[in-house]
Amino acid sequence: VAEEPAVDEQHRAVDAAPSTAEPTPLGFDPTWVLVRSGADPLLERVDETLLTVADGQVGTRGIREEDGAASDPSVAVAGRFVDGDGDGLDATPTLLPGPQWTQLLLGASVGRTRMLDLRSGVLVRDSDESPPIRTLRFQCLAHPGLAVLRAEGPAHLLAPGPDLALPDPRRDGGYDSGQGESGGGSWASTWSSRAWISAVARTEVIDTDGWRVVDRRARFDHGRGADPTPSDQRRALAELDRSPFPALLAEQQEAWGRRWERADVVVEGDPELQLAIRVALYHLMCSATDQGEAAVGARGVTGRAYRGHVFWDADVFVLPFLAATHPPAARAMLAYRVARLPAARQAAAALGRAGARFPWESADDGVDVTPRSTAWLDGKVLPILTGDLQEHITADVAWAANHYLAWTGDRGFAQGDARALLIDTARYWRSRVGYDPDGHAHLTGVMGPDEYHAPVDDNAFTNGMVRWNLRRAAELVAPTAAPGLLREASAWRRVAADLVDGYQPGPGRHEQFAGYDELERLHVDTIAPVPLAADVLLGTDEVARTQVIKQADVLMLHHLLPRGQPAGSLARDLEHYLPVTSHGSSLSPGVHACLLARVGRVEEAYQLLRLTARLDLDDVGGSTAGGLHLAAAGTVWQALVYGFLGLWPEADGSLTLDPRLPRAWERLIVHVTFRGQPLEIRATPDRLEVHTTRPMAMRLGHRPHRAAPPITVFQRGADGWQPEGR
Ligand code: IFM
Repeated sequence: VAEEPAVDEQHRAVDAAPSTAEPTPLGFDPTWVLVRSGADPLLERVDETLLTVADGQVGTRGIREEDGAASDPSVAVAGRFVDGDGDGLDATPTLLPGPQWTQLLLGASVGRTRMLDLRSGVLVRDSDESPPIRTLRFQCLAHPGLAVLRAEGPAHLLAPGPDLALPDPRRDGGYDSGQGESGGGSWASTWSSRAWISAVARTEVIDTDGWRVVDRRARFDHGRGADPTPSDQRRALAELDRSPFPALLAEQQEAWGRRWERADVVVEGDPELQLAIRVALYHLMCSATDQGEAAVGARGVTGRAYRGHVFWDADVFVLPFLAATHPPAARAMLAYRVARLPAARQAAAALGRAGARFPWESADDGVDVTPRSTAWLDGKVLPILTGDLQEHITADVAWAANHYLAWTGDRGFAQGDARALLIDTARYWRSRVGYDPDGHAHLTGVMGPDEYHAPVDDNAFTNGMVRWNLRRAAELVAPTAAPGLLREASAWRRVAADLVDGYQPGPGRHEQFAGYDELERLHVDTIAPVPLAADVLLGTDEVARTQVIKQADVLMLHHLLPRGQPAGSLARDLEHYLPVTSHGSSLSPGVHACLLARVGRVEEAYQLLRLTARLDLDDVGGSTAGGLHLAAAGTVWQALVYGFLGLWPEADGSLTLDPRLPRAWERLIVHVTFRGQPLEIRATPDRLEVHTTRPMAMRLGHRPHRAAPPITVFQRGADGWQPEGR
């Protein structure tokens, strides 16, 4: 197997390769176009979330061009914050609102139906009236920061309105703003002590025989230091005129076409699911820049919920998709963590510990910004313990760095920043564990992913991740390292071996935390159909007395570390924990879909995948108005690729495949880039095609195989997968 090129070369080669994607006419294909009719005003904010256009950093919610009464307009930039100016949840930094650029003055005949062409990232609005008004907008993926709006219609029904508008100060506070005219265009800026966002815009109006075309460009700039000067703004304005609209649209189609070529997942035989999958992948691609650092909030830039804060959602749920389809964006997500290592070291030191401790919720400076309290439904103020207790985030960040390496083999990162992330986190864990008199190591007073029970001791997921983190860091220490580091590495190995893991050899499964098995066993289907908020229905104290859990917890261990678990324990942990899991978090059903597929419970997996893929489309939890659940979108991809296709990037540089498809599907087609090699994998229940341009080591099921270019076909027989013709 040829050695893979360095990752920078891989990225250059992938970017330079001519796209085979046809330029897309903005036509209607129900598996590529999300249609929202907007008939229900109560769903206006849900539609705005789903119809967000974004370039990886700047995002504009799908607000109508005219003011909608129920609208929650927002133009946001990932990683740009303003201090919170309220209490409780509102006390922490939130996304700084940027200038609005989509306003038009529209006559009465404008239609409500809007269509988001996922293939090109273009939002189109057509009226059913005659003569029609059509609007079209996009954030340029090819030129991040550039926003384009075009409207056409009868001149008496269409007027441009202001180029830019400042955000409504009644919605957010704590920042300054200004606007004006400059060099034949407009500018508008918002700024806080933390960051600034500045936009310049120009609108051109062309009238021909009563027919009007309105053409607007806006250019967004943002930063954490000094504001742009008037000459920066003039330069930005001059750049607006460079390309005519058709050229920009073609570039947008080309840029998105390239991304889809390397990322699309096709499920033949299930058009409804197909659209939902593409909605999820579209939003994942919208959410992370591939330049500099990517601060991917729990809802990306699609809404205000969680205030743009970065959680483990980014590292564990969003990053794998990007590592497999667009590694520079995954690398930018890791750059965000690497740049906050100094803050993580300070956080560890402030607790009297060594190494680095990453915050549960993080904004721009890497300091923990988890809110301290929230008002519960009965008005009682409850403390929020996640920031103090959900320490697994520190190991999750290390896992993300390692997972990116498994996909890319990025040598520069492996020898530099990844090492620093893994070693500093291992140092933290060594200083965090405590020993009992029998020589067993423990992690007490933590919260696992299941937020219904806390604080707990020896959470199996946290301990499992910590053990992995310690061992992986030790592996990175070369035998020739300085004696001090070698001593540290052997201490990490020792602590990893001593750490209890909750595995019970008798029943062959894990106990979620010390004492969990003594709690009352209550199946969630006796409460209500899933997903349900069991803490709301039963009360927080009552739910804590039962085994009912919020989301995958022990099962997250199988999800993130499938190779390290005792044989047979995945099936037994699924049997034990699925009946008590409420899926009160959107992160949960997709993880279960993935794991159920892996153990062969394929039809149940399919039902949970369908639920996950429609969580936001159907606003299942009633919270989509606040933004798209990006982590859930990530689990859609993981269920398809890691679950149904059984794909896993192995530490030794090979790729495992082990497909299991539900009855409803004719074929599953997945595109990924593994170690610089773009792959297309086509799976039916008993035939597997691997399209590659380089020879590759693979494992099918547990057997080693080779895939040779251009296509290798394998058939499933009684004896497992074999190359065709054998
Ligand atoms: O990170 C999640 C957490 O696991 C469950 N509550 C919501 C958070 C943000 O999505």
